[in-house]
Amino acid sequence: MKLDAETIAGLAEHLETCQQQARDTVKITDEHPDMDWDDAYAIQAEILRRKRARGSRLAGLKAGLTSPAKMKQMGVTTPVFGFMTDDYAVPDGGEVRCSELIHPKVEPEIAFVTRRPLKGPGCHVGTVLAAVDFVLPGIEVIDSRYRDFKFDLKSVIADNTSAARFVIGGQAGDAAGLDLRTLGVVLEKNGQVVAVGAGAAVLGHPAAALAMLANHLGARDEEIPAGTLVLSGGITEAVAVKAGDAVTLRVQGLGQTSLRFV
Ligand code: 0L1
Ligand code: MG
Repeated sequence: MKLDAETIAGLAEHLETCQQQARDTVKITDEHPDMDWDDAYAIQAEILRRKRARGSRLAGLKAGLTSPAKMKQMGVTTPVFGFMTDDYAVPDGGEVRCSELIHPKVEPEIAFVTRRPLKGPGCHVGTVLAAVDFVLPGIEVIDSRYRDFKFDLKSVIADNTSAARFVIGGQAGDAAGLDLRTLGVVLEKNGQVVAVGAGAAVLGHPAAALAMLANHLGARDEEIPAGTLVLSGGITEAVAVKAGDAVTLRVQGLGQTSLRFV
């Protein structure tokens, strides 16, 4: 690691304050160009520690930047991992207050819930499908704390991969009984189709995102615990939203989930 504990704590406080006050900042690598991957994940972990110390609970994990569309949109080539706390969860059909966010965007995702723990190394699509209980449609609301969504990978990892809100809904499907590669998704904004895709857009198979996450955690002697909700990453590029917008995600055979921006 290149940063000391005080700097990591200071950067976590800075990024979390930006999140709480809905104000943007320049990317942190501008001032800390030498920070490494472990520093970035340590800042993210410190943000989680701060939230838990104030009573928030971990609500799930996420993989991001897992599809070519997202990677191209953001100009990066590697997936990243983050977390959601309970205050990020929106009830199905519920409201997201735009005054609490900077510049929200929505992503259509497949949400997994695990039945058994998953720990790398060596996890692959097969181990994931054997450990997953069910899948559901999920919309992630991302809201980078960086001005104009301009960041590099280390900065965005430190910023908890832009996580802000999420909703899950529809019908639970048996992950092993579905072909998640050909599962079609349709994202609508205000009744208009704004993005379409299929599960294979996520690393060839959305379960591969969980395998990567489990292998990433395994290298840190951590795991995806049983009963964990995991968002596997945007299937299409993210779509900007504003107050007044209504967003619905329809997933083939799994129904729909929606939220409204106010
Ligand atoms: O969940 C995601 O794919 C987002 C990861 C962070 C990059 C971004 O803000 O688009
Ligand atoms: Mg996402």
